[in-house]
Amino acid sequence: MTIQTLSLFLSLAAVAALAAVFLRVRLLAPAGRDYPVVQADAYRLRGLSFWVLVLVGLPVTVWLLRETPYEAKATEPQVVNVSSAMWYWDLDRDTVEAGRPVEFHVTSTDVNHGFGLYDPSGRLVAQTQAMPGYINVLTHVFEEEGTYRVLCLEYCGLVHHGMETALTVTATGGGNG
Ligand SMILES: [Cu+2]
Repeated sequence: MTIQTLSLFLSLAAVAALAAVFLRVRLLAPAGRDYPVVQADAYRLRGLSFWVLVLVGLPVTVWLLRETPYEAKATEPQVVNVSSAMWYWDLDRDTVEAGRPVEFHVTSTDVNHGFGLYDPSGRLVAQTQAMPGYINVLTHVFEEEGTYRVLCLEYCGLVHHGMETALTVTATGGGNG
């Protein structure tokens, strides 16, 4: 399950819980119960909420903090200088490590090309323009190891379709830079 799917289900659960509280308030409203009884109930609920917050909320918060991007940002990015020309890619390194940010510095020596990065299943995961006279910086964190393909996304002439190279993504901790 991806973090997005998990977030969706957690949000739906929270919405359902909130709806249940509103429904309960609405159902109890006409009963006209005595104040002290309601007050005792509310205080019991308040005590329970406090301990749920301490025993569940605190560990969940600590657990989620591990997922913050601060740590990733603090890590030195792995820089890959990408130069392109009709009709090839020139990468100054062909291996990067998964789980750490990779910074592609992309340029072209002749015409515009499209730097397209495809995962092992053939899905486009990141892309930027390769332009003469400019260095476009594309940051990407590879989640999975494997052989990624680099293809040209912008028609650049006769052998545009043959403009291809590979980038190997190794497991976290497996690379050397
Ligand atoms: Cu092309």
